[in-house]
Amino acid sequence: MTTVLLTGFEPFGGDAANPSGEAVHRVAAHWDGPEMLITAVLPVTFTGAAGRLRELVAVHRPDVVIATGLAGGRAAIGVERVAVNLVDARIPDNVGEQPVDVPSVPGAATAHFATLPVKEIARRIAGAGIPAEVSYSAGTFVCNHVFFTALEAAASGTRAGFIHVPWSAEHAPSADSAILPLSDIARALEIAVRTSLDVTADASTPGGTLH
Ligand code: PCA
Repeated sequence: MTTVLLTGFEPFGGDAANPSGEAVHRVAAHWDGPEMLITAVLPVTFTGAAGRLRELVAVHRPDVVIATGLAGGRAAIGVERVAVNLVDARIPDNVGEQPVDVPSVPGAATAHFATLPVKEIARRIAGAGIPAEVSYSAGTFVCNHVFFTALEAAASGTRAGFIHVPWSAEHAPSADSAILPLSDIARALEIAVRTSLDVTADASTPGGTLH
Protein backbone atom coordinates (compact mmCIF):
# COMPACT_ATOMS: atom_id res chain seq x y z
CA MET A 1 0.00 0.00 0.00
CA THR A 2 1.21 3.52 -0.75
CA THR A 3 2.56 4.93 2.50
CA VAL A 4 3.28 8.49 3.61
CA LEU A 5 5.43 9.41 6.59
CA LEU A 6 4.59 12.84 8.03
CA THR A 7 6.55 14.13 11.02
CA GLY A 8 6.51 17.20 13.26
CA PHE A 9 8.64 18.24 16.23
CA GLU A 10 8.23 18.57 19.97
CA PRO A 11 8.73 22.04 21.56
CA PHE A 12 12.27 23.41 21.84
CA GLY A 13 14.20 26.47 22.88
CA GLY A 14 12.12 26.97 26.02
CA ASP A 15 8.79 27.25 24.15
CA ALA A 16 5.75 25.44 25.54
CA ALA A 17 4.43 24.20 22.19
CA ASN A 18 5.40 23.42 18.63
CA PRO A 19 2.70 23.90 16.01
CA SER A 20 4.33 21.39 13.65
CA GLY A 21 3.72 18.50 16.04
CA GLU A 22 0.20 19.74 16.80
CA ALA A 23 -0.64 20.09 13.11
CA VAL A 24 0.62 16.59 12.34
CA HIS A 25 -1.73 15.21 15.02
CA ARG A 26 -4.61 17.04 13.33
CA VAL A 27 -3.75 15.69 9.91
CA ALA A 28 -3.65 12.15 11.34
CA ALA A 29 -7.04 12.65 13.01
CA HIS A 30 -8.66 13.75 9.71
CA TRP A 31 -6.91 11.33 7.36
CA ASP A 32 -9.27 9.04 5.48
CA GLY A 33 -6.88 7.43 3.02
CA PRO A 34 -6.82 5.63 0.73
CA GLU A 35 -3.06 5.74 1.34
CA MET A 36 -1.55 4.73 4.68
CA LEU A 37 -0.45 7.77 6.71
CA ILE A 38 2.19 7.27 9.41
CA THR A 39 2.79 10.25 11.69
CA ALA A 40 5.35 10.92 14.40
CA VAL A 41 6.51 13.79 16.58
CA LEU A 42 10.31 13.84 16.67
CA PRO A 43 12.48 14.98 19.57
CA VAL A 44 14.43 18.21 19.00
CA THR A 45 17.76 16.48 19.48
CA PHE A 46 20.32 15.98 16.74
CA THR A 47 20.91 12.32 17.54
CA GLY A 48 17.39 11.38 18.56
CA ALA A 49 15.56 13.01 15.67
CA ALA A 50 17.78 11.63 12.93
CA GLY A 51 17.79 8.16 14.54
CA ARG A 52 14.02 8.08 14.90
CA LEU A 53 13.52 9.26 11.33
CA ARG A 54 15.86 6.58 9.96
CA GLU A 55 14.03 3.97 12.04
CA LEU A 56 10.60 5.07 10.76
CA VAL A 57 11.84 4.98 7.18
CA ALA A 58 13.33 1.50 7.67
CA VAL A 59 10.19 0.10 9.31
CA HIS A 60 7.48 1.67 7.13
CA ARG A 61 9.33 2.04 3.80
CA PRO A 62 7.27 5.11 2.89
CA ASP A 63 6.74 6.28 -0.68
CA VAL A 64 6.64 9.90 0.49
CA VAL A 65 8.38 11.47 3.50
CA ILE A 66 7.42 14.98 4.63
CA ALA A 67 9.10 16.27 7.76
CA THR A 68 7.86 19.53 9.24
CA GLY A 69 9.06 21.96 11.87
CA LEU A 70 8.51 25.41 13.31
CA ALA A 71 10.19 28.48 11.85
CA GLY A 72 9.09 31.08 14.39
CA GLY A 73 8.98 34.53 12.80
CA ARG A 74 8.15 33.36 9.31
CA ALA A 75 4.73 34.45 8.09
CA ALA A 76 4.20 31.82 5.40
CA ILE A 77 4.36 28.06 5.03
CA GLY A 78 7.88 27.42 3.69
CA VAL A 79 8.32 24.48 1.33
CA GLU A 80 12.05 23.85 1.59
CA ARG A 81 13.93 23.20 -1.63
CA VAL A 82 17.46 22.40 -0.40
CA ALA A 83 19.01 20.61 2.58
CA VAL A 84 22.66 21.39 3.33
CA ASN A 85 25.09 18.92 4.86
CA LEU A 86 25.92 21.26 7.72
CA VAL A 87 25.07 21.55 11.39
CA ASP A 88 25.81 24.85 13.10
CA ALA A 89 23.57 25.04 16.15
CA ARG A 90 22.79 28.57 17.31
CA ILE A 91 21.16 27.15 20.46
CA PRO A 92 21.52 23.81 22.27
CA ASP A 93 19.09 21.05 21.33
CA ASN A 94 16.74 19.55 23.91
CA VAL A 95 19.51 17.43 25.48
CA GLY A 96 22.03 20.27 25.57
CA GLU A 97 24.03 19.31 22.48
CA GLN A 98 25.26 22.25 20.41
CA PRO A 99 27.36 20.96 17.51
CA VAL A 100 29.14 23.66 15.51
CA ASP A 101 30.34 23.43 11.90
CA VAL A 102 30.07 19.69 11.49
CA PRO A 103 28.45 17.72 8.67
CA SER A 104 24.96 16.39 9.10
CA VAL A 105 26.06 13.10 7.52
CA PRO A 106 29.86 12.77 7.31
CA GLY A 107 31.07 11.91 3.82
CA ALA A 108 27.74 12.68 2.15
CA ALA A 109 27.16 15.28 -0.57
CA THR A 110 27.30 18.98 0.28
CA ALA A 111 23.58 19.38 -0.28
CA HIS A 112 20.49 17.60 -1.50
CA PHE A 113 17.42 19.01 -3.20
CA ALA A 114 13.99 18.04 -1.93
CA THR A 115 12.45 15.42 -4.20
CA LEU A 116 8.90 16.70 -3.68
CA PRO A 117 7.16 18.98 -6.22
CA VAL A 118 7.98 22.04 -4.11
CA LYS A 119 6.66 24.74 -6.43
CA GLU A 120 3.40 22.93 -7.00
CA ILE A 121 2.95 22.33 -3.26
CA ALA A 122 3.48 26.04 -2.52
CA ARG A 123 1.16 26.99 -5.40
CA ARG A 124 -1.66 24.74 -4.20
CA ILE A 125 -1.36 25.83 -0.56
CA ALA A 126 -1.45 29.47 -1.64
CA GLY A 127 -4.41 28.61 -3.88
CA ALA A 128 -6.29 27.49 -0.76
CA GLY A 129 -5.78 30.99 0.66
CA ILE A 130 -2.92 30.08 3.01
CA PRO A 131 0.34 32.07 2.60
CA ALA A 132 3.04 29.78 1.20
CA GLU A 133 6.38 30.04 -0.58
CA VAL A 134 9.31 27.94 -1.68
CA SER A 135 12.20 28.49 0.76
CA TYR A 136 15.89 28.10 -0.08
CA SER A 137 17.25 27.58 3.42
CA ALA A 138 16.00 25.31 6.16
CA GLY A 139 18.68 26.72 8.49
CA THR A 140 21.46 24.70 10.11
CA PHE A 141 19.68 23.37 13.21
CA VAL A 142 17.71 20.17 13.86
CA CYS A 143 15.17 20.74 11.06
CA ASN A 144 17.79 20.94 8.33
CA HIS A 145 19.54 17.94 9.91
CA VAL A 146 16.34 15.86 9.69
CA PHE A 147 15.64 17.13 6.16
CA PHE A 148 19.14 16.13 5.00
CA THR A 149 18.87 12.79 6.83
CA ALA A 150 15.50 12.07 5.19
CA LEU A 151 16.99 12.58 1.74
CA GLU A 152 19.94 10.33 2.65
CA ALA A 153 17.78 7.63 4.21
CA ALA A 154 15.02 7.56 1.62
CA ALA A 155 15.19 4.64 -0.77
CA SER A 156 15.49 5.56 -4.43
CA GLY A 157 11.98 6.22 -5.66
CA THR A 158 10.93 7.63 -2.30
CA ARG A 159 10.12 11.34 -2.45
CA ALA A 160 11.16 13.40 0.52
CA GLY A 161 11.15 16.98 1.70
CA PHE A 162 10.63 19.42 4.51
CA ILE A 163 8.10 22.11 5.34
CA HIS A 164 8.61 24.90 7.86
CA VAL A 165 5.48 26.34 9.46
CA PRO A 166 4.92 29.68 11.23
CA TRP A 167 3.67 29.98 14.77
CA SER A 168 0.05 29.00 15.19
CA ALA A 169 -2.40 31.53 16.60
CA GLU A 170 -3.15 29.02 19.37
CA HIS A 171 0.48 28.65 20.50
CA ALA A 172 2.38 31.82 19.61
CA PRO A 173 4.48 33.00 22.55
CA SER A 174 3.79 36.69 21.92
CA ALA A 175 1.05 38.68 20.26
CA ASP A 176 3.43 40.08 17.66
CA SER A 177 4.64 36.70 16.35
CA ALA A 178 3.70 36.05 12.72
CA ILE A 179 0.92 33.52 12.96
CA LEU A 180 -1.55 31.30 11.13
CA PRO A 181 -4.49 29.44 12.63
CA LEU A 182 -3.51 25.86 13.48
CA SER A 183 -6.31 24.66 11.20
CA ASP A 184 -4.62 26.43 8.24
CA ILE A 185 -1.27 24.87 9.09
CA ALA A 186 -2.84 21.40 9.23
CA ARG A 187 -4.70 22.04 5.96
CA ALA A 188 -1.44 23.16 4.33
CA LEU A 189 0.25 19.91 5.39
CA GLU A 190 -2.67 17.89 4.03
CA ILE A 191 -2.35 19.71 0.71
CA ALA A 192 1.39 19.01 0.72
CA VAL A 193 0.80 15.30 1.27
CA ARG A 194 -1.90 15.09 -1.40
CA THR A 195 0.18 17.05 -3.92
CA SER A 196 3.23 14.90 -3.26
CA LEU A 197 1.17 11.78 -3.92
CA ASP A 198 -0.56 13.10 -7.03
CA VAL A 199 2.06 15.23 -8.81
CA THR A 200 5.27 13.74 -10.15
CA ALA A 201 6.59 16.59 -12.29
CA ASP A 202 6.97 19.91 -10.50
CA ALA A 203 5.58 23.14 -11.95
CA SER A 204 8.12 24.85 -14.22
CA THR A 205 6.96 28.37 -13.51
CA PRO A 206 9.68 30.92 -12.71
CA GLY A 207 10.48 31.02 -9.00
CA GLY A 208 13.57 31.58 -6.93
CA THR A 209 14.62 34.74 -5.21
CA LEU A 210 16.81 37.65 -6.31
CA HIS A 211 18.72 37.79 -3.03
N1 PCA B 1 12.21 23.91 14.37
C1 PCA B 1 13.65 23.86 14.55
C2 PCA B 1 13.93 22.52 15.17
C3 PCA B 1 12.62 21.95 15.54
C4 PCA B 1 11.62 22.84 14.97
O1 PCA B 1 10.40 22.67 15.01
C5 PCA B 1 14.43 24.12 13.27
O2 PCA B 1 13.91 24.84 12.39
O3 PCA B 1 15.54 23.62 13.13
